[in-house]
Amino acid sequence: MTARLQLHPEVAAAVRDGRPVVALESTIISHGMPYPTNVAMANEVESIVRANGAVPATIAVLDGIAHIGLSPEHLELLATHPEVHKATTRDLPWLLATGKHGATTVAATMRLAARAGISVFATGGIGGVHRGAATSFDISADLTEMAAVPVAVVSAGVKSILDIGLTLERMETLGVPVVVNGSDDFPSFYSRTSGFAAPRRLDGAAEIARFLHAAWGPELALTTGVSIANPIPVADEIPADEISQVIEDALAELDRQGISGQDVTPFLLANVVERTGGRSLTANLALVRNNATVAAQIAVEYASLAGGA
Ligand code: PSU
Ligand code: MN
Repeated sequence: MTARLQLHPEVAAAVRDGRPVVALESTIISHGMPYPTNVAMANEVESIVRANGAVPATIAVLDGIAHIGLSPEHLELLATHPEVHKATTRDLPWLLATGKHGATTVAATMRLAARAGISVFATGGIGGVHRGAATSFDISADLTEMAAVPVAVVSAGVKSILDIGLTLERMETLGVPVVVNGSDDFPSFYSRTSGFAAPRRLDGAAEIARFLHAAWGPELALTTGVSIANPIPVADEIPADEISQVIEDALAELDRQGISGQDVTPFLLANVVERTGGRSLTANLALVRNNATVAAQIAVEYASLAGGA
């Protein structure tokens, strides 16, 4: 821990003692959901992690300090402050040097979790290869970060605002293992299927923890992250054919407005919520809860195998 990287005392103690910890991102709070649903979600997800036996560590940069573990006041600030910058890994030095607030994407959260010694991370959906990437070159830094740091990211798969097939190809090229929890299909966030098969399937937290131990243990000593895709519960699913027109319409609106760069994903998320009259937000909340539960269970199992957080 240094002046610019602060672990919450509870998180620091858990990491030191090898007890289970689950990292949580903050872009989903500031740029992924509307207020006040976002702050309620952030608090609830922390409670779910605790209820399943792990310590939550929500990650963000506040006044230029990278915080691993936040207070309820910090969560409220992220949800309401007008100047919270969406931050991927490359933005971290700028935030630290200039003393600004930053909400960390999957990529930046992974980097800071790794620096803090945390191995398991829960989120909603990961970034990936955007549709039209052949000409836009828009590929999320979440993918390159997965190739760079040994953190397991539990998500509900890849949203079909992205090119799911190309995202899976990219993770293969980068050497990032992709595992689906309890299904033979790779999930697409709102839906349990995507039309793509699971690259590998494992069933439940104990099997996944053994897999992490195999990946990062002394025999293989992989240095990459791992993508754990955890399908949305059946009861909360929006079938792919129902959401696909909404996503097409949101993508058309994106084109019309000429939005590009890091504003693309937040725009599409908000536009889909608007077009579904909030139904997509209900599904989003359900899958985040489910991911927090499974990530905590994995962290508990992994701590018992690895003797480490
Ligand atoms: N997908 C979601 N909700 C989110 C994000 C993605 O369903 O909140 C956020 C995550 O923080 C993810 C980021 O890391 O968007 C990806 O942004 P970009 O595509 O600009 O890399
Ligand atoms: Mn992008």
